[in-house]
Amino acid sequence: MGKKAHLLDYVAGNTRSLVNAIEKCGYEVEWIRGPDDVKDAEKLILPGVGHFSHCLRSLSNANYLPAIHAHLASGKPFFGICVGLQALFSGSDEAPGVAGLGVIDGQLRRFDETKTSATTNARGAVKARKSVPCIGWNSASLAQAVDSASTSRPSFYGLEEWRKYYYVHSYFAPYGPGCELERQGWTVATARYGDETYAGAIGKGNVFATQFHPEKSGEAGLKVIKAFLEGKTWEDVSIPAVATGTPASQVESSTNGLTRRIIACLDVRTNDDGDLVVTKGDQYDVREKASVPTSNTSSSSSSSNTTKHLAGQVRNLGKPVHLAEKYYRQSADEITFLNITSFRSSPLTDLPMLEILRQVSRTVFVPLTIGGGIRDTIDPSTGRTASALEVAKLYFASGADKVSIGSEAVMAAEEYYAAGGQLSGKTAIETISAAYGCQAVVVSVDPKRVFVDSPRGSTTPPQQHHHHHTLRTALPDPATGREWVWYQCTTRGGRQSHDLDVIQLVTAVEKMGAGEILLNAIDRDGSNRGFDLELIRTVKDAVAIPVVASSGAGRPQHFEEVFSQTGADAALGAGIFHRTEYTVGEVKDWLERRAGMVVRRD
Ligand code: 1PR
Repeated sequence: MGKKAHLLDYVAGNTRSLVNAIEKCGYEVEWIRGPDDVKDAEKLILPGVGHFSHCLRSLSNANYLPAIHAHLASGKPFFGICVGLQALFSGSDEAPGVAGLGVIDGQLRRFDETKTSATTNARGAVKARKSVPCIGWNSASLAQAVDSASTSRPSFYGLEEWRKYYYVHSYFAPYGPGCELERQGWTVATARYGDETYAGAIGKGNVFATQFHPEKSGEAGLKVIKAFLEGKTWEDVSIPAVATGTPASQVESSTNGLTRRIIACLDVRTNDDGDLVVTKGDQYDVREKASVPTSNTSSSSSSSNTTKHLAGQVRNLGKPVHLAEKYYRQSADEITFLNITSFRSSPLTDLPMLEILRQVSRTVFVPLTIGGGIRDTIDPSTGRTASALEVAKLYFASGADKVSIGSEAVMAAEEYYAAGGQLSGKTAIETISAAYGCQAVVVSVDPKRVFVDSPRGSTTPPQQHHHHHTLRTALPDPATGREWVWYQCTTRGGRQSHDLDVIQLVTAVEKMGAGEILLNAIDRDGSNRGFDLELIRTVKDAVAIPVVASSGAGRPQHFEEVFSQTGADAALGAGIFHRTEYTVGEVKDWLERRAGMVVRRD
């Protein structure tokens, strides 16, 4: 019989990555199907995403609480992840009146999004709103003092102070020297977000818990899972030279605690031969303009090294699974897949895309986002309407951590304004966010610039009734010299324009419960001219949720620019990586060595 870990999945089945990570560590997963199974569990893992009350109520309704208490008291190993850590506390400000397990006498607090956080690096300072939820890579450093002269450090459950781990949460367990946790005998590894320091991992006796997601934290996270499974509570590890070698003067003197997050994006679609390929367009046009050599492409359909007459065909930049693994090895902090033909077909029948997710999640241990076609849809095989939530569930079950919603978000925002700013509770964003937590819902925005004569001017037809948020641009329209611009939302891959501006969209979807904005820019897409900094700044000022800057990256300097001149929480590149102009690692090298920014290395 193989080595086993017992997993208690009370959520709606989005634990595939955790299962994959456990299996990668050489253990088999056995599911806890009911409270009676808990007593047979040796190593019990309680994962968690979403709302504190959803977690505790689900456990309570299914009568798990006495069984979990019995396991904790038995001395057998227990590992709580994310909300699984939070559940150990007596309560959370997220759900006043809902009792936690009460193993720790303490209350979780919400990050204060009214604070700005300043980041200072070699090239100056940028102030930005502190985004909530907090999404990104952060430390988990032992709070206890260690001998700084030593070349080795005690490692608690495989944690290393020079490593970074993937966190996504809005509530946290506050930490200060001599705090309640330490008084109650817990070992604490901490992280800091702005001026708030909190528990990133805690342990006492047989109980271990992490606020971060080890299954999404690359090799560093796998090491933590392995240490738990193998019962290695404490170990001495030597400090690698690279961890101590960066002079403090070259590092950002003040950051919000998170590393600069770099996302590799794969636009995926079926090509004319019926293969799913990674493609990339210029301003969303993904068809070849001229004949090109095929020697660099890795599609199954392209086997010759000669020049092919591909004009008009879908540009083929490689296979999705192969590229995702490549970018993971280059230390991409996240991978995003956009299924860009899904607005035409039903994702329910898109089995190859689901299979790609399943395969990628077996080898790629960083967050995976999938977008395209997340909306109520008719299942062609049965004629039944499947809700957006069901579609999302399919993606989560296949290994996605977040879903990205594009066209449907624009429709939902239009309905929201038509209803006088009333939430319906029925949109894809609201239903998925309620079931899986806001961190699982990204809204992908496809805006394009519209030049107008004045701040209140408009070039849209007379029936246009919204006043659009305009800004004075440093890059006026070359044809007319107009200096005012608004950003118009589009759907169906940029083909359909709406009478809705980007600020109206992002503020509406934030109210609906979106957890992050993926901010594309059609004018910049594939241009290599750098990100649209004006667009990013204006969106960042309008919302408190994290904003991922996308479209236009052509050089590592563009990533530096977007981080140092806007408050972008992450930056995404596509063509720059697919065309092998730069690797993700080279972009990070630039950020670290030339711009003095903090990045994650695995
Ligand atoms: O509307 O919910 O079905 O989602 C469809 C999704 O597919 C949306 O997120 C939309 O942005 C995307 N999409 C649709 N058509 C295209 C297209 O290119 N024809 N791609 C498309 C959007 C934009 C970025 C791109 C960046 C970075 N691609 O993802 O990767 O612009 O590119 P760069 O670094 O090379 O400049 P729904």
